[in-house]
Amino acid sequence: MNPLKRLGRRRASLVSLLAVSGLVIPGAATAAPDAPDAVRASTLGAQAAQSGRYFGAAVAAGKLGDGTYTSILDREFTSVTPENEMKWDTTERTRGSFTFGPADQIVNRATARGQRVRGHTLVWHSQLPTWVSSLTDANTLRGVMNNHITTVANHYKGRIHSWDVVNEAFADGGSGQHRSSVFQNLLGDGFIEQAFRTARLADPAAKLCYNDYNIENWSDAKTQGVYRMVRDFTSRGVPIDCVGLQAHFGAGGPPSSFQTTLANFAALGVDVQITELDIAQASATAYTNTVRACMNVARCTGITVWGIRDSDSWRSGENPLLFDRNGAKKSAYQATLTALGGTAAARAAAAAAPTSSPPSLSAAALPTGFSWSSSGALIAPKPDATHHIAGIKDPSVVYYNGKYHVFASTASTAGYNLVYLSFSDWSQAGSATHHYLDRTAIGAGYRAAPEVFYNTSQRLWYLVYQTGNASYSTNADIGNPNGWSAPRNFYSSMPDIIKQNIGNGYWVDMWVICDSADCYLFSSDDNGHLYRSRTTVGQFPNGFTDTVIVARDSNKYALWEASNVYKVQGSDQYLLLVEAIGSDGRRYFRSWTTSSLAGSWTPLAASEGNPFARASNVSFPSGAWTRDISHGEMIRAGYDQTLTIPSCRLQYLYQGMNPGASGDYNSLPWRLGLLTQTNSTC
Ligand code: 9MR
Repeated sequence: MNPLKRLGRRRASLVSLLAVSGLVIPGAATAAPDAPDAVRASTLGAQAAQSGRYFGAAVAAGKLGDGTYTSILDREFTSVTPENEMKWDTTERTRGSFTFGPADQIVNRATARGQRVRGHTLVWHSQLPTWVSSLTDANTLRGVMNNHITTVANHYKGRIHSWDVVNEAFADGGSGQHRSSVFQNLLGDGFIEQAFRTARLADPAAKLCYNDYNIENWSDAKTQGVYRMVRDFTSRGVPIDCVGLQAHFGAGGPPSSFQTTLANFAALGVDVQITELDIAQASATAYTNTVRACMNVARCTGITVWGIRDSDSWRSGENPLLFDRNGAKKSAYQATLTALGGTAAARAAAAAAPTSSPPSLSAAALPTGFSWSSSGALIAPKPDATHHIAGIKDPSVVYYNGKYHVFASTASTAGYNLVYLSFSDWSQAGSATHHYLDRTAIGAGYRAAPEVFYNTSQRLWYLVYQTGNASYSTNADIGNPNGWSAPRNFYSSMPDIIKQNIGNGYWVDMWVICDSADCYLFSSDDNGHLYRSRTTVGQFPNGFTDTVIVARDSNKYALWEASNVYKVQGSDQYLLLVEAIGSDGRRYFRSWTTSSLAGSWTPLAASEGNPFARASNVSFPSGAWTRDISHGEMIRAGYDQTLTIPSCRLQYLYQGMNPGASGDYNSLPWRLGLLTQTNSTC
């Protein structure tokens, strides 16, 4: 966000901008594409992400205090499944009384780290409290089952990528029929369909899976029974999206027909997932065969191992996992990592791909072009007796504890300050109360362009904003607007390199993002430079030094301000967005990627013709209320200092305004709207 009184100069400069024939790509952003070999990843999650898959583990809440366990979990896995914490005997031990503490612990921790979550499981005959299994009235049980599904799925709504809606409903042996259970016995065959329909209503965004064991061998009666059910569901439009094959294997590993089974289910139009993988004695070959089968089936979207170390396994006597009791990698680990790289044929195809394809295989998670659909204006200023606000701008947003928390700049002839609002869904955004932060310790005066995140090691929320310096406040409770501390500065004064390059620009739009070792502070100068300083995670918020120019453009309007940097979930990629002023005078965003925050950036969708987000690639089903797609922020997958965003179905909260508006820059009628990506392939 650029500060005061710039309009006159900006308008004048646009005349010369129109004469610029093409935008210059910053020198720092023209690195040669990596060789395909260079992108072989060193962790399971990163390697799986290169083909768009997740690699997960079952996690036990009781082990989250074990440092060896959590360091492997956070290093290797991009998805987690609560091993027992979402089961009925934990979540509704007594009728109508729900307990989410242990599962919340896992989900909140994962979400904060950008890991995705599988939900396991809503309806299962086992680990079922006796108050359910002893019911004798069908109507009562139906109500109880629907209420359980609705309450649990609703609690985690939006945070679960796939739900095991029904687990293990088929009988072992040669019948191919449902097993006996209270659900089957009182409600009949239709209970599974009923459960899926109820789950869809409760969390429409989650993929809904049927999950079972001993359905890996294609010719087995149990496999055939499940196959018939899925075929029936898809043919009748019963909502089912995936089949989970547990894959608890003996020492020989998967049956030779395993890939055929995966492919046959996928051919019904559902995803398949390996959901609980473990193999007696964990031979490298058995793991290789399992992973290869998944890699060879496009709709096999992810693999979850049922525990981390052998000692964590439900069958620990058989040492079935990828890490030994000490947390060391076993040979099966290496085999799995290699197999996740795909087949030699797939690697050769990648190597032969034209150089115009994405430079890194792991960037494949993001497309090279984007299209969006925009909401109308969702959030408008709410002036009060002492706040004569003209525009609401520069939003920062996290989804935390069931609510969106939005921080934004307020613009008025009196200058800039900050506002906070929260709401549970976007339909409520317009009616949320605006809390003006000049009434808090943040204080009056020039404060603008906030960025909010949670610092997990310090257990504190940070609000980063500009005051002329780069400033921050902290708060233990994001929901308490009065909890913010008075501003402190990251720098004692403007770094020399900025002084030397800022020209007639302004120092704006400070942005903090951390990886596991370091935190980086990016900023812009409205003069064609993007700057970056670095400190360690341990020293943060102090110690920002080594300020460098990360990107520059001789056309300052092409690299203007509002830079955002994010980690792309499930990949080793970071995404940079920078706001530019187009040849039509309207704001839009360009994008770059990198695999290291300390590295240089490679263009992704970085031109006016192929923008990240510009009026030209946005549709406005409810009316084209803006031609500017200006300063905003991505809806994140988590809320911590890693600034992790999903790789699919991106959403961007931005500022736009009535295209006919003109006048004093600080009085322009900026409003906030939401873009949703429409060309996501996953
Ligand atoms: O790993 C789970 C173990 O800790 C529990 O004691 C057990 C109780 O039945 O459930 C285990 O997980 C099971 C999963 O929920 C469903 N498929 C079979 C898994 C191994 O038994």
